[in-house]
Amino acid sequence: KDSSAMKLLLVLALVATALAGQRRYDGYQVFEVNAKNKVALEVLTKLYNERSDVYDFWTEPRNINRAVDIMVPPAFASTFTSLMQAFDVDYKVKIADVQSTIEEGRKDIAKPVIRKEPRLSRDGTPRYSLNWETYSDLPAIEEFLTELAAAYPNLMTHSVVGQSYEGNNMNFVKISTGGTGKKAIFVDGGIHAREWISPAYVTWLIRELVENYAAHPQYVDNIDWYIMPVINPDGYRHTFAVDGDRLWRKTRAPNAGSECIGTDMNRNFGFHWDEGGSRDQPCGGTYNGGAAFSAIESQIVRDAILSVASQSVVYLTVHSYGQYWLTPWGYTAEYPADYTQLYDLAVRAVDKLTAVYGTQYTIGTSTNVLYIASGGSDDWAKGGAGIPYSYTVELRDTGTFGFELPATEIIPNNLEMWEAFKVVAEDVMAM
Ligand code: 0X9
Ligand code: ZN
Repeated sequence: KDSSAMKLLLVLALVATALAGQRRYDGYQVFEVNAKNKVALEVLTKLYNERSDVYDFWTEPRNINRAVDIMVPPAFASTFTSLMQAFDVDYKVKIADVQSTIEEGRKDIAKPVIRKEPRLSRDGTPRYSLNWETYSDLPAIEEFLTELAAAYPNLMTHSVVGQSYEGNNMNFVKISTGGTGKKAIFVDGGIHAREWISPAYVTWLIRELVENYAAHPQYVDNIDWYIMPVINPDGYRHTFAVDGDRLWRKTRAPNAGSECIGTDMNRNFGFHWDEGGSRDQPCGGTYNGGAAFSAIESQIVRDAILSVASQSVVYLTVHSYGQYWLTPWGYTAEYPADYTQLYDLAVRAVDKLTAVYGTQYTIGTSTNVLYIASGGSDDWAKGGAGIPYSYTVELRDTGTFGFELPATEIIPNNLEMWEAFKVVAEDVMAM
């Protein structure tokens, strides 16, 4: 009797979850607003600080004359626009209905493939379902890493350097032709769950270096690459889950004393942690975690970086969106002592990127071109781990689709960014 009651409860719970479904954004709009003076900026900052329960800032308000994208629920649309008018803030609707862009984006998600064939085809090419015409969830990415490493054991090793809060693998890739004393480049992606183009680029980078090794062996013969394509796997999976949230940013670990979940890993790194631009409220989208390296995932990334830091001269952390090539610092408006070198390499890299399709990227320190935000992995990689060339790259676009970048842009995005990475690699070879 007891067990049938239990079964009934279980069925009810399952039905409730299924009905709850993925978080919906019907009628939510994304506004692009532009604060032209200090007062207008203060209004936006106040909304950001005090009403983040209502307004989701897709980009943060920090500097005058820098466009800010804000997602507004339908019930607050008129309040919001009257407020903008009252304070003379320019605004326009950028996305008219977020839910329909999410639904539109569903066709861009790869269908999971159950592989029946042997691991290697007869001609030795690896079999994996990952492709760059669609966005793929973590299992497909892991299959790709496993298959590629098995097919190219002399070029690539794949290891798991820990488990996330929910027990997902923290995947780590080394691409190298062996030997000692080589300089290294460390690349990570997927720190912010909703920035799908980031893992889509970083996995493609792995493919390019390994499968297309013969086209440019010098980049692997002379450089060791350490790559972690999805460093926030729980968050990433949540953005794909049928009962998840496409626009989730943080990790998925609960916070003590709060019903709000997750830490912004990019506010959780321990160099000038909590010195500005991060939140100490667990419900905020940029919650700093309460202590430096409080998130297990940040600890694992920290240790992975430290294990190769003495060899590494470049750290690249891949985000979206906005088309920025950012240097430290993010915690202060001051410039690093070697800013000229950081800037010079960035300019040459972006020049090559722009030459492909004309895509423009903005270069500068993140505090000066974006906003102040402490606890970033880039600041820690430079200031804490001592990797001189540390960059945050914000991939396409500039907000037309934002996080919902159509999958048709993955390949062009990747091809142009690869041109920039080649410039970085050439410099590393000369160091
Ligand atoms: O705010 C961030 O974490 C990054 N932008 S995003 O829209 N992808 O969230 C920028 C980080 C720049 N670096 C630091 N502030 N340290
Ligand atoms: Zn990001």
